[in-house]
Amino acid sequence: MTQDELLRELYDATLVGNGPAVLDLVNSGLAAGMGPETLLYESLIPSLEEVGARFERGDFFVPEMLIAGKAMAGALEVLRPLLAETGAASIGTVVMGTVKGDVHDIGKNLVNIMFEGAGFQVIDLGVQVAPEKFVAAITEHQPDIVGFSAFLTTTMPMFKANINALVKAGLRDQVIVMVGGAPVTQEYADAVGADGYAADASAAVARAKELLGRRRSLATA
Ligand code: B1M
Repeated sequence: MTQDELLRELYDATLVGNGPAVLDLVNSGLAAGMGPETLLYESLIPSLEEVGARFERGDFFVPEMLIAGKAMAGALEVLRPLLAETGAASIGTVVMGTVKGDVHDIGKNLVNIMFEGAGFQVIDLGVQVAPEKFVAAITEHQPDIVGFSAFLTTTMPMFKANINALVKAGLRDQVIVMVGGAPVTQEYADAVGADGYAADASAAVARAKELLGRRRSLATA
């Protein structure tokens, strides 16, 4: 099988949520010398985008979306150590979570993996994280950055609720707030008062480093 054929088969297997085939193909791709990023960005993610498009058109329903998501999550477990390979000492701490009312976690987990790969320590609070849980985690871990993920238009307003909770707890100025997720835009991030937004996991790491660098240079100025 050529690499293009493997990517196509992986795309198709993810689309129909064939978890065992997805794992086999990911492992075969890696054994053939393909990079984890190639498998992720040229097959797995585009396939999930197609799942979403089919769901929107009414061709797929929640069960199909669920099994495709599970197949992708299985692949991410194999890719995680390869994407997160780093010998670097921690360059900062990030508390991450998907906001209250939202169970999507594949995108958040990918952001976590990329953060870990860049040398950040990540404290993952999981999904459906209530504002008070973010407040408690920030108080306990004193992170440099807190990241909120939202994947539904109906849960995006939780960004503002979370930021309000940080203000109320007197923590807002201690931590950089980053937001992201499929429906989120820079304009929305600005409107809720977040410090940073990124459209994908790689951009999230770049933005985090930039924001952290700026804050540290201000602190030492
Ligand atoms: Co749902 N779902 N889902 N879903 N789901 C979407 C998000 C949707 C866009 C599908 C569609 O209609 N096209 C749609 C939302 C529409 C909207 O609000 N505008 C939708 C819907 C409607 C729903 C339900 C309401 C369906 C229902 O029950 N009727 C329901 C909601 C449940 C809930 O949360 N309360 C639901 C449920 C589910 C499943 C459980 C079945 C499953 C989730 C499995 C899981 O995550 N464990 C699921 C899935 C799989 C999807 C799609 C198909 C795929 C999501 C995904 O993993 N994408 C999705 C369609 C789509 O996104 N195209 C869809 C791949 C992932 C790598 O990308 O998530 O964008 P993404 O993450 C990116 C960026 O967003 C960014 O980096 C990530 C990596 O590059 N990013 C950040 C993320 N967080 C960041 C944080 C940052 C910075 C960047 O800083 C802190």
